[in-house]
Amino acid sequence: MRVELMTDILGDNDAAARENKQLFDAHGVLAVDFMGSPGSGKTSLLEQVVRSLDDVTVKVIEGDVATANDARRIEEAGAEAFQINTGGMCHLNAPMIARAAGKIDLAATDLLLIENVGNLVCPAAFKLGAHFRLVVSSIPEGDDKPEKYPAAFRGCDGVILNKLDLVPHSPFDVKKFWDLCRQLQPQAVQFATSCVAGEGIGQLSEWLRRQHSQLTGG
Ligand SMILES: Nc1nc2c(ncn2[C@@H]2O[C@H](COP(=O)(O)OP(=O)(O)OP(=O)(O)O)[C@@H](O)[C@H]2O)c(=O)[nH]1
Ligand SMILES: [Mg+2]
Repeated sequence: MRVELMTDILGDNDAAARENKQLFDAHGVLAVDFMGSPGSGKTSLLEQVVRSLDDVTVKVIEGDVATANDARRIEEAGAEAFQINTGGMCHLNAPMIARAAGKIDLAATDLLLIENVGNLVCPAAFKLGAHFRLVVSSIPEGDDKPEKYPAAFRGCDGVILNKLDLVPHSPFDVKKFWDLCRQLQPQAVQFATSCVAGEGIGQLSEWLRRQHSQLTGG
């Protein structure tokens, strides 16, 4: 019985995710879901991307268990932000995104960046209707995260390794990390970033801009 219930929940979510994707496609909005552990640097990356992309309109959906802290940070960086508080749930789901999207002027949006609730487990099971899912991992978390949380890394389209500035202070084996990522998802695009040093932000922003151009035939 429990298995059937979970199947129903995921089936309903997948249907809502397909509708979200159709809505985003119809408006030429590229939606990207950022998933990663608490503190991996998701909001910091989004703040930097918002600051570096000044010729496309970026909007952000922030998912957190509580507070509007991250939405405030994004607005200070210069983009409109919509905060979802899940009230305890460890992931966003497609109906939550549909409700938030209903409040966003999609005709005046190029990129819709979604910060999922900080977690490497639950969000992996719930599609949101985004075109891409990027997993954010960071040096202090350790180089073994891909093998310990394989669903997150197997189901993603790209991996961002953040906090590169901390490599000299850590036993983190960067080659081992990327080898594990490649074993789980050989097609995933790779970004290496430091929000402190500003490293890799240009590549990430350019990649987002290019995906939007391809979506809209530009
Ligand atoms: N050294 C270093 N610190 C960073 C970097 N990126 C982010 N941080 C710091 O890491 C901490 C967490 O960053 P956030 O951007 O809030 O992380 P998050 O993933 O959004 O966290 P949640 O929303 O709680 O899941 C903050 O103190 C940031 O200043 C980085 O590249 N290098
Ligand atoms: Mg955050």
